[in-house]
Amino acid sequence: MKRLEGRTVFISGASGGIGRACAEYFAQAGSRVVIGSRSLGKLQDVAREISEKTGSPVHAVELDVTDRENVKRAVESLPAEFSFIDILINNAGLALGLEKVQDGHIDDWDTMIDTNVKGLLYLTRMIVPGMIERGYGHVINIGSTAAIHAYPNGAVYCATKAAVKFISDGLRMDVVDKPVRVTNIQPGMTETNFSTVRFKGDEGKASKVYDGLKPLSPDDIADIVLYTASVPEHVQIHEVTVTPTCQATGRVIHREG
Ligand code: 8X3
Repeated sequence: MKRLEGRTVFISGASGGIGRACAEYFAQAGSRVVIGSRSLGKLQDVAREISEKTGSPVHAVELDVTDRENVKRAVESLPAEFSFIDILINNAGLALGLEKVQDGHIDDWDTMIDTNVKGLLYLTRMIVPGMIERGYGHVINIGSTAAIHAYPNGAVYCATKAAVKFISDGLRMDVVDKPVRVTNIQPGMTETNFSTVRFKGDEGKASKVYDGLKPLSPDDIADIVLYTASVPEHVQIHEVTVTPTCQATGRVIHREG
């Protein structure tokens, strides 16, 4: 029997990067997977590819976590086969810009707070009651090492990830008498389109972020996420902080050359 045979997993922000890798790892482990992201076109291709590769059912749903009504619709209109969600992976999130607070773009702050904090809360609020009712659940939040030490020019992003840590800790307390687990995964430098998004498409700037070092890959994170979901049901992994070997904190990094 595969590790998570028959479980249903809902993953936000799953058209690429860590979200997509998680979808593949959970599908490989025998789960039914719902992948959500804002544009359905690419997502449906991703769903098809993963389903063909793993043999598990994968369903794509249009999901804008910043839009409360859309979140409700997306969860409530799932096909019956996918509607009982056992594991929620709150992965949708982003960084926008690297500026001092005094120079910051307020629209960027709103987008980060709306996505990383409020979006995570909307999905969690929609899905956790069903987990409690059915007597099984696991919320896995993708936080960041940015939650542990703030870094210059990153105050708002770091604050949103600190919020993810405290929402995880608070939720764990709120469901302590229920069979629902809460895990916060805090990755450091991971090579996805994270930096391209942060620098608003400036590939030159984005590629420099990983100069002279070997970052984590989305697969590295998905492997850990899957592990935290695979341990026996009485075992709850609160938090995993993971960085490349050459990174000690958000800004203590060793580069070759
Ligand atoms: C991503 C980690 O250090 O690039 O959340 O902000 S960092």
